[in-house]
Amino acid sequence: APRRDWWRDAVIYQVYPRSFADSNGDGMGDLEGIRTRLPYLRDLGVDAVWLSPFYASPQADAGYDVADYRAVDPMFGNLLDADALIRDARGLGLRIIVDLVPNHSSDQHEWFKRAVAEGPGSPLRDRYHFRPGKGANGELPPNDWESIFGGPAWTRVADGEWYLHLFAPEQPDFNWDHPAVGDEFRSILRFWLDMGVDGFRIDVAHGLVKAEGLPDLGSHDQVKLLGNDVMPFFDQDGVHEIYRQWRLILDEYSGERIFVAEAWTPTIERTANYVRSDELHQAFNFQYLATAWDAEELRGVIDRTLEAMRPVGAPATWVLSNHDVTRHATRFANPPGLGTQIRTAGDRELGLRRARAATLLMLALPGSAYIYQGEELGLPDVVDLSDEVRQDPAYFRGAGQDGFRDGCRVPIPWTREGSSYGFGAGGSWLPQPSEWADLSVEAQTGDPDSTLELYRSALAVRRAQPDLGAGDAVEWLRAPEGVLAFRRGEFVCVANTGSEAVTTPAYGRLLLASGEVAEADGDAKVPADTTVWWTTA
Ligand code: TEU
Repeated sequence: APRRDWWRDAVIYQVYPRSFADSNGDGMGDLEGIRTRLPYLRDLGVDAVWLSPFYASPQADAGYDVADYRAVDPMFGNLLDADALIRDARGLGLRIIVDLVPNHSSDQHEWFKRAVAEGPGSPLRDRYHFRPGKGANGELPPNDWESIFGGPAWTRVADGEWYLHLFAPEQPDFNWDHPAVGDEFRSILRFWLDMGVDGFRIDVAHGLVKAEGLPDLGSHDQVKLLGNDVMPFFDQDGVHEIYRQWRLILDEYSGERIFVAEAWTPTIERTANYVRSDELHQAFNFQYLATAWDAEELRGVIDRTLEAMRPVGAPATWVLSNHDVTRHATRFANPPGLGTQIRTAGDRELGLRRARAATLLMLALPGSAYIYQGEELGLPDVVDLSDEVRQDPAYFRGAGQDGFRDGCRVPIPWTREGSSYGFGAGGSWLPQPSEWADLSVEAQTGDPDSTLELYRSALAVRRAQPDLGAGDAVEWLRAPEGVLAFRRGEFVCVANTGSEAVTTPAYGRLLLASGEVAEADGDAKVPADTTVWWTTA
């Protein structure tokens, strides 16, 4: 049989370094902590690990403000630790994908510091977007763009010029029309490729190129991430030329290395533009992430995704959680929406039930799936963090509820007892709720009903049944209202998103279920909010 590209059906696990494992007891996770936990990830059964940024950074946006793209922040370790992590991962058969942040740097990046210090007319200002202000004394921002985190997208420096930042003021946007910017990033790509990484997740991949003249938004609505028209700062045609150049570099290296785009575009069809054979390999499917736990809506987005990806020949991706959104165990406990919060114990149970079912559905779809650290433990968002411990700039700058991101970033509980439940010897930078003792890796390991063992079993089945992730289509089966049923080769998946149990045919040998399934006389009773896997082999 022809060898398949590993990434077409890969399960990729997102590690958020500051919250994964802390080896030196400073309350922050680090690279050495990750390295020592690699066997856990291998045993979980994932193919690759994506690491959120660990580069030198003042941490104004948890590392998405990079001061030096070729250095590890001392908080996370050093380049030798990065090297050891990459090598150990390879030894265990795990690939490593690192985060690349090309839309903006930190305001403490050498270029930006010099640009500010040298004053108006400094050639370094051309590498960012510096402009004089409007109004009689230049006291008004150059245009009406707003930051994703809230407030104007412009900040004024002491000499009176303004600079553009789509995110926090500590994150000035690069000017990608300046050749030095492209040169620098091509060199950064080579630096990490030479270090041995297997790929890059590209932060804000849709944002690098701005419309010429930086035109006012005017009548456009307030900035929204999905479902808007094309904005003058997002999804401009010019970004594709950048990725065609990057692809040439990547393909000089052996070993099937990949790019995955974080591109919030209005439609999945526009996302498909990023994953052509001469550009990027994958793009996160945020339309799927934003879909409610509802059979009809899920089926619609699954069909549209597969249809959009088929002509470009890219694998679909499926994502339920990441470090920017409310975890799905919490999201599904409430009415639809990316950012809804606050709940009761009953809600929490419902959310977890649906999260488990949603995971089995996701892992049965063709393409590549992303798992965010802690979702395999069924972790909910922590909704009662005090302002003193929160660090998310989006929270403090007043982005809507979608911006409340500390709740999904609370450090992982590894053990039932001990300092910060085994996260590290020195507490954790965000407090973990006491209920997390029972959600710890230790508490769940070996318990067949636990969410962790459900993930382990699901990933083991997925490895044993190549049909599961392969191909680019699902064959829908007739199903009662509120139920999704589909066949993929010898494999059948049924997901009941409704609030009542349903009876369906028992399609074969029961492989796995996210809840109790009763089979009798060739039928199966599938409870509410439950997904079942069968094989006909
Ligand atoms: O996120 C880009 C983005 O637009 C959203 O995810 C947004 O940050 C979020 O919904 C806040 O309301 C990427 C990173 O994933 C995010 O952590 C960074 O803050 C952001 O870029 C800036 O680098």
